[in-house]
Amino acid sequence: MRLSRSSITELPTEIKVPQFAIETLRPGILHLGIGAFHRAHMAYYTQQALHADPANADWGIRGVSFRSSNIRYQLRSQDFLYTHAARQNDEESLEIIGAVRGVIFTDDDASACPAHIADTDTKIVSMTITEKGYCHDPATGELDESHPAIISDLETANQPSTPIGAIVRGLQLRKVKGALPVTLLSCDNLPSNGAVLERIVRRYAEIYDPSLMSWIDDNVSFPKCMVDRIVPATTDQDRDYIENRLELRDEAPVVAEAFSQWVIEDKFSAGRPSWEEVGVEIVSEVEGYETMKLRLLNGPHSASAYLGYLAGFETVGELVAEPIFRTFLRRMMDEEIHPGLTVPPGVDIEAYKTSVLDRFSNRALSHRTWQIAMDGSQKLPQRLLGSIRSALENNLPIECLSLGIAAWMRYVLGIDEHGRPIDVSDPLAATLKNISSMAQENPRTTIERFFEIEEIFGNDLYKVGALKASLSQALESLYQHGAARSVARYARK
Ligand code: CS2
Repeated sequence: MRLSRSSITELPTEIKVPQFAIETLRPGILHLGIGAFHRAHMAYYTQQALHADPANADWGIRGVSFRSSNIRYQLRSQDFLYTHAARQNDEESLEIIGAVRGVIFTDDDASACPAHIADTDTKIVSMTITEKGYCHDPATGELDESHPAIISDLETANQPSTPIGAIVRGLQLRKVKGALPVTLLSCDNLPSNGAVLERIVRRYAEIYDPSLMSWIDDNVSFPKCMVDRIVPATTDQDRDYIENRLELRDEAPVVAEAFSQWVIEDKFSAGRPSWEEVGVEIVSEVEGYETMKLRLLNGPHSASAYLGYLAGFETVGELVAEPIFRTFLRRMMDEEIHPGLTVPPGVDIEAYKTSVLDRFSNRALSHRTWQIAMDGSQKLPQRLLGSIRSALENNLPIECLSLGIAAWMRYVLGIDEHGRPIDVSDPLAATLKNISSMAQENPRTTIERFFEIEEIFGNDLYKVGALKASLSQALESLYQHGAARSVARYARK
């Protein structure tokens, strides 16, 4: 039997179910990108807020899927309910989430998303569209005006295919309608995510309809936030496991770690759920948390993904179970990243670093190195290159960071340590492919070619001799000794 509103009444009591009148929820939130991360993070917090206070019933979520119609079919055929499994090693808790009240798929009707943005019920337009969804230049955070999808959206303005095109068209309709102010909330792992979103929305609007600019000034806010929860992609094995536990079939469960954090800048133009009642930190200054998390968690995560994949590890958990990998990551954090960071007040940074590694080693999650390795061109600047810049400014060592970046290069060159092809998934895949596999012969030349990709490396790093030298050594080591032995050498240096 399928998960549904009527079937959940029979579930064993240890499985939590929504304790609010689902049918009375109003969709105050329109969320773009309804993937596993959103369902385990913002939607989860919103359900807890609905439990804490019935006044939050104006904050149901309507989801928008840009990439595939699957999630809409899956959720629609189970009354938009899904299972949330939170796991830490041997402990697990299950909860059915009912905060999502509908999903639209943009390919069916490209005007639906803008129309919902203009809906008077919509007060927050939030998003988890991943780094590449912003169609921006990752090194500068500016709109990529040469992006084919942006060019095409500007030409066919009323049928946008990108989230940015849909947002600006939605704001235009909202203005015409005289609807109330709205908050645009980016929940992606970008540095100053709200500021990046604001910059690209304004730039797009400036080209598309300059008369929107002053309306945006008066009516739209762009809070920044730091989101944190490890949520591996759902597998068929997860679906089967949940079916066994529930005795109901759920096609869209999410399996996440138990840990979760959300720190949001308090800058909402049209209200928000009382998330602060359920553990969300609402603060006036969020940037320190974002940078700390991007550099100390996501940086080592990406380095683990490339080094781990090359060393033959399927998951991050397997890799951190190896003491030498853990030592290597800790060294990277202690000596190269942390001393270049401004730690937010009140944070116990030693405990934070330890908790990151403990979270990576959660036995109950199977987080594939390949999954984290995806879209590296969009992730590298904020995860590893920012730390490199701070380390260079502060005369800190950069060896371990260099090994992580060299592993990305080695990975995107597309051939693994056994000569097998790597399935590199990245929006810059074509550019990366063009960089020939000269590395084995001459790492220095290969690095020069990578440095030419300005949207990743900016226009400063290619001038730094010390960085080139350290990257060349790292790349050479990867080719000569392989990833596992290189990690061991660097961990002990
Ligand atoms: C991961 C993140 O896939 C990735 O790139 O590094 O999704 C990571 O799990 C989250 O940011 C943790 O909050």
